Amino acid sequence: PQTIFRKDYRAPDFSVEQIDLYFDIRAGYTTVRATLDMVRAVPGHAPLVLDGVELVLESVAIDGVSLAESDYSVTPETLVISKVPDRFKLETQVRIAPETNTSLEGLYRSQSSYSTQCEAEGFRKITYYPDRPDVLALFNVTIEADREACPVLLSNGNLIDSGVLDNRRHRAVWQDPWPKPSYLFALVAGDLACVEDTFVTRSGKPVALRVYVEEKDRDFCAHAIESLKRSMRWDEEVYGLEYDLELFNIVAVDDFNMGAMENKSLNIFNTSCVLASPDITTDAGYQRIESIVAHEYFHNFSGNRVTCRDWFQLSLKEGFTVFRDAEFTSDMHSRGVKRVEDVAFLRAHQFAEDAGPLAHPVRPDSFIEISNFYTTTVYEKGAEVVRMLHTLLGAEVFQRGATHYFETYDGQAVTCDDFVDAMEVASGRDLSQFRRWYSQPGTPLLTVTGDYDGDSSRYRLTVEQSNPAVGVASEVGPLHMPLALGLVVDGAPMTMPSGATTAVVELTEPRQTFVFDGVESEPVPALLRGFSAPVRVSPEPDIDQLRVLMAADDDPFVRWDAAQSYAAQLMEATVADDESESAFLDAYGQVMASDLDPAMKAQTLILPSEDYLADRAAQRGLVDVHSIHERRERLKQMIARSFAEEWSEWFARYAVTAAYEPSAEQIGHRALRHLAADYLCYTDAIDLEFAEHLYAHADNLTDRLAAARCLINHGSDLQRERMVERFYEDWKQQALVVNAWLSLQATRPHDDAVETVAQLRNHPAFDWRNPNKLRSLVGAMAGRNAIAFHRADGAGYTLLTDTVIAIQKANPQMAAGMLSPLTRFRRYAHGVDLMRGQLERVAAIDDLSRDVFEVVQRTLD
Ligand code: B3K
Ligand code: ZN
Repeated sequence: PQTIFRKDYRAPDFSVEQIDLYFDIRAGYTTVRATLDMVRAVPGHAPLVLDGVELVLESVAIDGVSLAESDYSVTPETLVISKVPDRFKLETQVRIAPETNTSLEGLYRSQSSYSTQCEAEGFRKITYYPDRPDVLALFNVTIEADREACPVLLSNGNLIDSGVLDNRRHRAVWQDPWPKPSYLFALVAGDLACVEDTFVTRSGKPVALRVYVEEKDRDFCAHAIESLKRSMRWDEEVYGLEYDLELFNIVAVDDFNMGAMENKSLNIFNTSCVLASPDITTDAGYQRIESIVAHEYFHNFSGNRVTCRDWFQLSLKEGFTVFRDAEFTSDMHSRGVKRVEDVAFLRAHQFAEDAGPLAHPVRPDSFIEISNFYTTTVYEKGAEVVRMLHTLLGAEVFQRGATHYFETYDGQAVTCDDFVDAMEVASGRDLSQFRRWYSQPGTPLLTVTGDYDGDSSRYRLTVEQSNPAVGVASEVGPLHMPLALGLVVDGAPMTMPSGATTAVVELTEPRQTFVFDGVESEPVPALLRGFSAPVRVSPEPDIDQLRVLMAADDDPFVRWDAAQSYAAQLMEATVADDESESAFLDAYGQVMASDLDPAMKAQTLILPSEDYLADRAAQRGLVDVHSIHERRERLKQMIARSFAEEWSEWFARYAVTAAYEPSAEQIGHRALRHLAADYLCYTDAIDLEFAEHLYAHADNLTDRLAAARCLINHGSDLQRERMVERFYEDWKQQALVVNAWLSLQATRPHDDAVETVAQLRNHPAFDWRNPNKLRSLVGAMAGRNAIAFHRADGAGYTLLTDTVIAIQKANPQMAAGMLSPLTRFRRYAHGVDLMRGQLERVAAIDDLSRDVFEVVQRTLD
């Protein structure tokens, strides 16, 4: 396979002014006729090269004249016509087979409907086309299909015609007034129910909102619709962006490689990211649906109206849109809780990626398969980069920059540099050094020293920055980043000269000293309020400082982070000493008794995740996941015993008596109750009776899963088996709940989970072709069950590898994605060789898909 480089970008030789697409959908095959109005864009005689994969070409004509076979050539991935005029109409007819398309890219069948996924390069599986994001065209789409099998026929834009045809067939004609790249094309044909609502834009234009689902799921659409309306309003209020069509469709499909897709006015969603009801959706699920609906909606501007020049610029739309959806969630709910969740995710996943063999800049320089670059670096680190601009420039200037960006580049395909340019224009600042964030991989490390002089009441803070991952290569220089810092003095945040307690200082040099005067006694610095830059800090504050920050800082992230760090340091201590343990328990008890709001309290009381602990361990040497698990379990036991009475009391106190709703208050109470339930499992006071009771009386999935987790992870064999069986019997009709049931078993922290997962692959509820099932079962074991996955005999590695090998031809994207836990193999004390061996087994396969090839090659390199 060929590597594609960012530096080789060339503007397209031809542009497409308009494309007329005609789909004739029949059982077993679909015929696609395309008419392209093409214009030579770069003077010369370049041949016309169109992308096309797995297409059966039936005819090709230019300006109405059929071409002879000698006039063109077809390769597995292109159609080349050597001589074409400067302006012409190209007509092609191809045949495709959606029924046998298992890659879930292009046009494919899922359950009873046909749908598409074109980003990044799926359109070439539909027709011959310059399938690149910088070719923007007007799309007219005609769909014909059987009236009964496919009563619903959808594409982008407006329905401009429809009618009944002979032979029980019918037709719909869609026209999208906005020029778009091919990756935003979508088509849906099937037998779907429609739930409809209306949104009136701020200038008074009504927009029809329609959600299409299987008939059985009709009652599960309300939450997505409400989320959509809130997103539409928010984008008007915060960015001044008003929806630009009269119709907005969301379609739910069961077989989908990722969460959702922002096709122009026809978003296609994984059912797991749109359907909601108390019985099938957890509290976290409700929040996830809201944020994904918002994310896809926000793409209508950041992505669709202003799109990417090439796929190296993916973060232009993804980083910005993740930032936008995070701000939306913060405005709708708790800003502190959202920030804490996002930072925990970034540290557990993106930091690991950035420290491993697949590390890449936010704007990658090369790839073999672009599908492999929908990563936490492009998305989440990309969003952090945008957040830093927001912090550096301030909300108001940033907002002006965003407006300038949307106005200047409307209807264009642009670059990350263009985005920063817009921020420069709005702010009048030079952001050239800041741009390094787009080209430098690796997590920067800040080394800090504080120096307090009581006589002069002066505090000097020296910060050195380095980037261990990139070393000292000559083109690598220091990064420009904001440090939002505060000083806690005598138990309270000090007021800075600005009048606020936070000072935003800018780091630009390898080493800088910041001086603070009027500091009455030795301060404890709070360095990264709101996690103002995606970095690691060394040394960590010591325990005494952490206690001060936990108790007295006014930033929710800093308080949470101090608690995480405190627990982590205790678990990492080489010798357990009673004194520091009781000091920790004392601090833990203070948080329990504090007046933090319930959701934040739960976040603060949940011990750092094993992934985060692993990332910390990797900074010091090899990671021993088994020892991390044991240490964490030991601390949980200690906490459980010390507060045994409180946990029982909390379990009763935080019972929600009102009917289920995913409100902040109820979610917070359930989180505290389930935390109590978890700790109760570590006391020998009761025989998990509380969990049986919780399951039996639950009116929602969140409670049921918490109860089931207690019984499955901590119960006797009999209790576990009974719970597993009962849960399935109760919920086997609901595919999404069955997925949660698979995950419950796959994440049981026990060696046996490997055998359980292996067996469940033969369960009628499992389906190899369905990505949600693969992720819920095998993906959950590999990604969320370190004990099983890193089992000493390597059975976890083998199981994952067998799965990847089994699906890699059918669904290359899923297969490559699932490999990710193995790609971190160099980090682990256990199993380095076993993991490498499995990767080599994959590498040795003939006929490896491009996606999997790239991951394995870069990992083993
Ligand atoms: N843009 C899509 C992701 C497409 C992934 C293609 N392999 C969803 C999103 O980020 O909104
Ligand atoms: Zn996105």
